[in-house]
Amino acid sequence: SYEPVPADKFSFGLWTVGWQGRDPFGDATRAPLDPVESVHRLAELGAYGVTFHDDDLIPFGAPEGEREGHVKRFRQALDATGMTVPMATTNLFTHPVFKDGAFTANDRDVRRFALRKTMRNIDLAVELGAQTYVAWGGREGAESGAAKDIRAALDRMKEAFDLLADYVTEQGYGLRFALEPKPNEPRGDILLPTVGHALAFIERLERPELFGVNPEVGHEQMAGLNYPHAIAQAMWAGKLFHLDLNGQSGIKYDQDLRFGAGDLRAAFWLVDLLESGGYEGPRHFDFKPPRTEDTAGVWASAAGCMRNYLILRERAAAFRAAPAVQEALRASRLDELSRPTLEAGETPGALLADRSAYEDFDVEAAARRGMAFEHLDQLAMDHLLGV
Ligand code: GLT
Ligand code: MN
Ligand code: MN
Ligand code: MN
Repeated sequence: SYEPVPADKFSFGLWTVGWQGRDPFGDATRAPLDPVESVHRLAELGAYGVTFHDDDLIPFGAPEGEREGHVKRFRQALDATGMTVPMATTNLFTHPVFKDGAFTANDRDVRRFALRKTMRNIDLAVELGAQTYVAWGGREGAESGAAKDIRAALDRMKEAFDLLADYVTEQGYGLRFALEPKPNEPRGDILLPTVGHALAFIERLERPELFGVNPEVGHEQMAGLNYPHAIAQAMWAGKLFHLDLNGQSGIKYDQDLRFGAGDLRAAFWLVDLLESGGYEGPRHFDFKPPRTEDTAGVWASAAGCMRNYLILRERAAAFRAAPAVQEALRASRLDELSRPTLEAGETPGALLADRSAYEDFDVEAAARRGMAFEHLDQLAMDHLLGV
């Protein structure tokens, strides 16, 4: 059976099941959802964690006196259900004050406000036990050329993350940051548009060890990129701190479909990679139950995310374990790819002296070898389809 349990480490953003279905063309189709109810329903469905933006929990601008009440109710729901808060983040995109960005807004006072808003929620995140703090800069970008000096904006972005890293270090918080790339939407072009951009940016920070990435399935796929490859590179760099699972059908607006919808083959290879590659973090869903759905449809959609992950986990394991697949992997020389190209300690001179590498290498014979990838991929297809 595909019944999720807390050990599967499934988590959901409050804003996912709580999405009311407001889009650029239409009003909300669903009533607001109480975070307390979301915690209880998600726990019943088998999730182990919930994540939140500051404003998901405490409405923007709520008076200080009300703040505590919201947190208290939420904490009681966590205690009653055993649910955890593995991650939290800041809403730096909904309020009109952030229309030109937060950490990279042209207006300096807006940037300072964005930093304070973030620091405030970091305190709450740590109080609730979060280990990861996500930063999605959806408003950090531009629609036109002269509107944003991109190099200056990147200076400001670095300044912001360096300050936040100093803050968590000074406070002794064991919190790490995960930057979430997205190519566009809501801005025409967003800074740090892909996982690769984010990884390069992190190396320019003063405390790069505190920063990793939070890649979202649909965000890479909106740019036509291979999500499992992006995840693999993040893992290779030791930077896969968190991830956002959902579904997307090709290069178009951010669909945020339930996990498994959209590009199913990419989802299969992703689960295969996470499960065989030792990823131990949360399996976090950042999806939007379509606005066609009523409340029952919301929970069906959330349950579907987890069910699809568990089905794919089983299919990927069966694929890896099948003797025919292991044979096919050898026939495609995957074992050879794992072998270093050079002998231990081999120098450029030694390579130059190896006649078998060049002078005596039979280029034509090597060119004639088939890679047998089609047979291998058909075995994957059979396993994915449960044949
Ligand atoms: C927002 C965005 C998501 C981010 C969230 C974190 S909120 O809905 O579209 O991709 O992960 O701020
Ligand atoms: Mn996301
Ligand atoms: Mn998205
Ligand atoms: Mn989103």
